[in-house]
Amino acid sequence: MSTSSTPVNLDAVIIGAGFSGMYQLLSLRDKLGLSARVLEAAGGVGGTWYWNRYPGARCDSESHSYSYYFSKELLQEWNWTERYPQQPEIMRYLNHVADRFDLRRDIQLDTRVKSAHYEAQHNRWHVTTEAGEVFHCTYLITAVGCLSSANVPKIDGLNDYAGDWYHTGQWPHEGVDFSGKRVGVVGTGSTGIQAIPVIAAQSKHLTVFQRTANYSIPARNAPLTDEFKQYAKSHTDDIRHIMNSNTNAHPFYITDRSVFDVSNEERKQIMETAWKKGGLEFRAAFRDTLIDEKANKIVADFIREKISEIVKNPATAKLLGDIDHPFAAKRPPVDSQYFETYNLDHVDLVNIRETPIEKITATGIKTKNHDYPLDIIVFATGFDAMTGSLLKIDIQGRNGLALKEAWYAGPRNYLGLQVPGFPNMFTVTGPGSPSVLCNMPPAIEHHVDWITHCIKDMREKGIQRIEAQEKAADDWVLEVNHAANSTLLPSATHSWYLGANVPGKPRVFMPYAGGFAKYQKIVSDATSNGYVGFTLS
Ligand code: NA7
Repeated sequence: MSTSSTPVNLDAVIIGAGFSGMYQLLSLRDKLGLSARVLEAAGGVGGTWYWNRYPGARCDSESHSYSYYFSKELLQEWNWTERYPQQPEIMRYLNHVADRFDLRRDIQLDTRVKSAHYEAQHNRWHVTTEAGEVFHCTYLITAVGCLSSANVPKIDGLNDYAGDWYHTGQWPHEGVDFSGKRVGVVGTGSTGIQAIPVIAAQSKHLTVFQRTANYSIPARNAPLTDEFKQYAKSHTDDIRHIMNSNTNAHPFYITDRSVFDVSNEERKQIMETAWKKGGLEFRAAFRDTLIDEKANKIVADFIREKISEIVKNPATAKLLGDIDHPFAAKRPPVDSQYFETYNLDHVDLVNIRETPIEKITATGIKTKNHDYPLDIIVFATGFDAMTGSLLKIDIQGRNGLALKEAWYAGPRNYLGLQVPGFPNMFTVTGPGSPSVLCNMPPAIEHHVDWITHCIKDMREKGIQRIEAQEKAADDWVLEVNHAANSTLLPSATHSWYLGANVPGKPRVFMPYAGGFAKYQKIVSDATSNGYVGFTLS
């Protein structure tokens, strides 16, 4: 601990102790021998998984791929138990990593970074915390996560509500007792779709408030078999290769087959098989699902049909299947018994697109034509994604340029790694990189390895500063837009990929949609050609 009068001098400050921050610490400290410290607002490591401990919280990536691959020993010694890891298991894993690599001595918990200002005369970052501590460092690495800034909707009357309310991304550690309670869930994204079946099983009555109907694919979660565990451990190089050489960093390739290459019967069979297998791999059955509207409609109609087969009440089935965007243009959820939950007598679905929530009263939620008495309200309303957590920190670069100002029209950076005007600041899996369109750990490892390599290069060559060039950033923003516009992704106009879920946020497609393999090549070409687009001084 320091006080404001005694700054701590470090080579690097890393903000955040999730997957990114922990690996970045290990890389800078143990590979390069630098002094580095992680500053973390939470009371433990884990990042997004520390906060998102709502009922049913589970990763949609398969466990054997939702792992660090930098350490063969770690891969061999850790045993995942289920096809998709549940939040407590991910927390055990990340805590194991913190202990195994002796990271905790350089992770400072319960420490929220308030500001980070670049001081040109000293070529250093001046970082302050809410408690008044000061750190000086040469390199600032933001590892704040893409989905960490909870989006609690501003609905009139929330302060008057006499019951308990929670946002899924800020879930109480002691849990919530739903037994005998009338519960309302607002939001049917990935989180709501995971939480709704579990809350339904624990509560007396559940009302789901749906603004936008959503596709969902059955996860088909199950305990991992011994054969699969053996396969995963004996094929780590192959699995890593597959993840690094495809579009989404998952352990499978998108097939090279068009929806129109096959007969109707064969197509149906392919989709049935993919539906039975479950999970995000459903998206990989055809190469043109996310590119061609007609192809997408065929796949989307297949899912709509499934919804109407599963949900017994025709009015509810219609409402759930009335989806306004192409399949996978919003992040497609995977579920365990989501649509089936609406067959339970004590579960109701309310269409708040037709009859919006007017306000929250002391006793529950009021829509235009109905009062819903509720003991507990759960907001599964998502995040101020990708930029929210960064912009909450007062970050100022050269000449006092605030990041908020630099990004007033949306995130502008080069390769998703550096912002012009912010020397020696690196962003891990932020906007402008494939990040949230990927299985995150490979995307994180790629960024951390690049940053580590870059800092090593700088130190070996006596380079003091690296900074993205303005023109390179402008060109990259165009490239990010172009990549998105080559897909159907921007047509989901409400999506958080576009910032559309947060009122007033600029509508810019934030992640790079050109694919993980292509992105890595672009970054590697720029680097090996002398850091094209960066100014080194
Ligand atoms: P999402 O995907 O942003 O979903 C949020 C849901 O909450 C979605 O159904 C929204 O409806 C709904 N929402 C948001 N604000 C409101 C208001 N004001 N009133 C009513 N309904 C609202 O967040 P998740 O947490 O589910 O998932 C985030 C990511 O975590 C996910 O993609 C995975 O990568 C993991 P809308 O669609 O905006 O009409």
